[in-house]
Amino acid sequence: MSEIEEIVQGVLAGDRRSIAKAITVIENNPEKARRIIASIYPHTGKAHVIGVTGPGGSGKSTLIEKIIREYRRRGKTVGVVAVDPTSPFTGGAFLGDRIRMQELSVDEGVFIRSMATRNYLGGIARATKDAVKVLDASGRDVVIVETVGAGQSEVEIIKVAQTIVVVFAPGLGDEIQAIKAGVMEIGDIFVVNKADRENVDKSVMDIRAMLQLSNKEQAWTPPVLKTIALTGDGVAKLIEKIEEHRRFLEREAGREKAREKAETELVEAIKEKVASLMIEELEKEGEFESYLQKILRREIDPMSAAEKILKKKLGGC
Ligand SMILES: Nc1nc2c(ncn2[C@@H]2O[C@H](COP(=O)(O)OP(=O)(O)O)[C@@H](O)[C@H]2O)c(=O)[nH]1
Ligand SMILES: [Mg+2]
Repeated sequence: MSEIEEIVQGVLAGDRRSIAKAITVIENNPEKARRIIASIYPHTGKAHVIGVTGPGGSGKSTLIEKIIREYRRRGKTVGVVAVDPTSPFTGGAFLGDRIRMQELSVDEGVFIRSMATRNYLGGIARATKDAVKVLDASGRDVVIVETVGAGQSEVEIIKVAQTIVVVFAPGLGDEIQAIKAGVMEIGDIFVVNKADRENVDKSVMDIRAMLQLSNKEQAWTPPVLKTIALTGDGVAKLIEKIEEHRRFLEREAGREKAREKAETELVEAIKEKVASLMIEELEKEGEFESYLQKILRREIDPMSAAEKILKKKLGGC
């Protein structure tokens, strides 16, 4: 059996070491990763993928720890992919948090993996999406992705999720304002965590008002919940809403969303493939460099250059 076949078989059998190996391959070797994903893809689509995003420090990791415990109580297996340099999953945060996380990682029904936040070949979004597919194919009932909801790439990552939970904390002020813009449209469930603090109800009202502003005709109205991740208060209610959203997705409107997601993934995959094919072709003859030089000399703009390249390589379409 080849190394890849061995990893694939192990992943499909739910073996934690194979899952870890597969994700390491995804991080380091795009070509092998592609082969792993191609083999496991028919076995994906069973897990419920939950994205958890929001400003740093709002309590996402703490909340995820409680979500994991609640799902375990319900007999579900859980996988977590964290893309957050300050996460206790990645060795950031506080000692107490890290110890609680280690406790969880002894449980066979829990697999926690943090993606190093460096530049990946093929991008962090691609690597995270593939890691989610591995956990899905391994038979995890629930897969959770944590990102700090700031830039475009985080929004891109979180779109892999079927249910997106946006976590705020009261009194984060400007930070919330900056982040809101990017995540208000993509959130399915909003949480104001740290409900043990002041101004919680004001934050809840602010978020509700923002949601009403968007004024879209929606089949699903995003609820705004309060939690105290430190104690687990409100987490059972949050799980109820997540499960409600999952059932919603299984109905008519949800299938439309699944279609959109598949469409986006296909378009992205085509872009990626076409781009790397073209660039490879251009590099053979040193043409890439010569176009680059022309752009630098302002003799041609990038879009016109791309058009010219495509015409030449594909014979005018
Ligand atoms: N007071 C209070 N603190 C919390 C709560 N949830 C998390 N924290 C603390 O907030 C800090 C950041 O939490 P963390 O989960 O790492 O946030 P993340 O950056 O969003 O993942 C930690 O010190 C947590 O212990 C909560 O409900 N109430
Ligand atoms: Mg975190």
